[in-house]
Amino acid sequence: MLNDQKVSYSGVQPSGNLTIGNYLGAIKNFATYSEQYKCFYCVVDSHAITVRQVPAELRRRTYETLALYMACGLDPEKNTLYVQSHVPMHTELAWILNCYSMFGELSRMTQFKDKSEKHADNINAGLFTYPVLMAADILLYQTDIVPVGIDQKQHVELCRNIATRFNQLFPDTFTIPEPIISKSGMKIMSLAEPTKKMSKSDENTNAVVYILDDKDTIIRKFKRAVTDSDTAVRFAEGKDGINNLMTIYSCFTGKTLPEIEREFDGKGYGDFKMAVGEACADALAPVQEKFRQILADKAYLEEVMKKGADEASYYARKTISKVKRKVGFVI
Ligand code: AQP
Repeated sequence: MLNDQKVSYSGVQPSGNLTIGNYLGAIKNFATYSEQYKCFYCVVDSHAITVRQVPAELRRRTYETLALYMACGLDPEKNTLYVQSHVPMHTELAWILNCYSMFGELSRMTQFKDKSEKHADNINAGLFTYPVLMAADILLYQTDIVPVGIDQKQHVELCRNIATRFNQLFPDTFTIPEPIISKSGMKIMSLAEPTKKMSKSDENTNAVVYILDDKDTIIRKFKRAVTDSDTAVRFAEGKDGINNLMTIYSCFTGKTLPEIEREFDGKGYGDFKMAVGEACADALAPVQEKFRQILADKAYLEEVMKKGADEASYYARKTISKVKRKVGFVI
């Protein structure tokens, strides 16, 4: 809570081209809080370097992610949009919170285990303490709600534990945040391996639909999506591929699962996949159009970044000063 207003905070890593998982699970929902909450939405570049990035690509994607936020409906006048590394209080608070976070609890994080397996040659300390930096991001703004996909719920729960521990030692320091998981787009799965999350860093680009894919590419990817040997479009255990496509179709059309089953009753997977591709491409077309316009104006994007960083710093500074005082630093 800041000045009697509830706070919404979230972020996306510029670690690859953004997917419909990032869109449906997170960004699309951010704008729903703009009117009632004080909203901070960050491009979390410091998190992105926990896996190796090509510097020029990281820089380009930082601009693109900010432009996508705006193309998805986030008005910079109503939301604080900024880049994480522009507000050094994030890393400053992360260090302090590191000293109040336990090795054991960090070792249990599933994302750390997954990413350690995926990047076995680079299991760096940043990857391990990633959730502490995320806790700092959230707690700096006295956040009430954190809209995220279900894969990030564990990290928000850890953040709550760290904040509660800190508050027990130093009362009234942090607001305890709640994760808000979007019901419809909870977890979008890979089109090639539907038991695995769709991720922007997946090397198999056919497994992932990017927000900026053109219509032909989107339809081709859905046509190739892995399904099963059954023919009925119905949501059921063991039909991971079809369940995933039904979830995606439901998110883009607003139709319920029973409505989708009725719509495709007696029709094959081919018709269904085509319809999912069309619905996805049609929904993304206006976002893509707006994205291109915004990205073309780099000076404007830089202005938004600067204004966002100034606004965020104002609030972040208040929290970091309080924290430093409480732990006994001379300030
Ligand atoms: N497949 C998904 N379904 C639903 N939500 C998803 N999110 C990510 N993938 C899905 C949500 O998007 C937000 C931003 O994610 P992130 O960039 O901070 O990190 P991530 O969760 O690690 O996303 P990726 O796409 O898998 O990135 P890489 O490949 O770099 O690790 C979060 O709210 C997340 O829940």
